[in-house]
Amino acid sequence: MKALVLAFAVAVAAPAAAEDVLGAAGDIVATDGTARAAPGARSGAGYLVLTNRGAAEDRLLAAESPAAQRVELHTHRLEDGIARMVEVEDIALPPGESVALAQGGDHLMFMGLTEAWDPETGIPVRLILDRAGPLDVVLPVAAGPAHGHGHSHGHGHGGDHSHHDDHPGDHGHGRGH
Ligand SMILES: [Cu+2]
Repeated sequence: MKALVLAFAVAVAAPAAAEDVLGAAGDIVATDGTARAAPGARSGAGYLVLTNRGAAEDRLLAAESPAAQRVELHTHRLEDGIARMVEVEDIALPPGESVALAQGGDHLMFMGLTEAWDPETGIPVRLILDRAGPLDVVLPVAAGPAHGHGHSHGHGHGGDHSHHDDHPGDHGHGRGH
């Protein structure tokens, strides 16, 4: 039984297949999702790829989830050599392109987690798109800490998190309000 559970966890954590479709609305297809929160953290991050198969630009305007009090759209900006997360109003989805919400770049930020994240069920998220409307996805929960302070640190390297991931919840938010 334990071996089965482990096998499941490995399957979820492994890099997604070329096209791991989470959902679609209109011309927008969501693939390759991951949600990540450090144990005990009050915030978590969500990553996925949004592909615009249409001929017109769309925009990701907002996101909501029962797993958090609110979901913000974040990006990273370099300030004095330090990558800080800042909230953005929307994320552009140019026609014919795939936009990756990924560690160290644009991402979904889950603020005020309402419960412990369950790897078995995943995190339901509704993405609000300007043209395509609501797009519902479930992000698989990945083990390990939420993103730290802005630099990517290749996953699947055996838990060698040698930098600042040891204070979950301290994300250095650069919001001015
Ligand atoms: Cu963030």
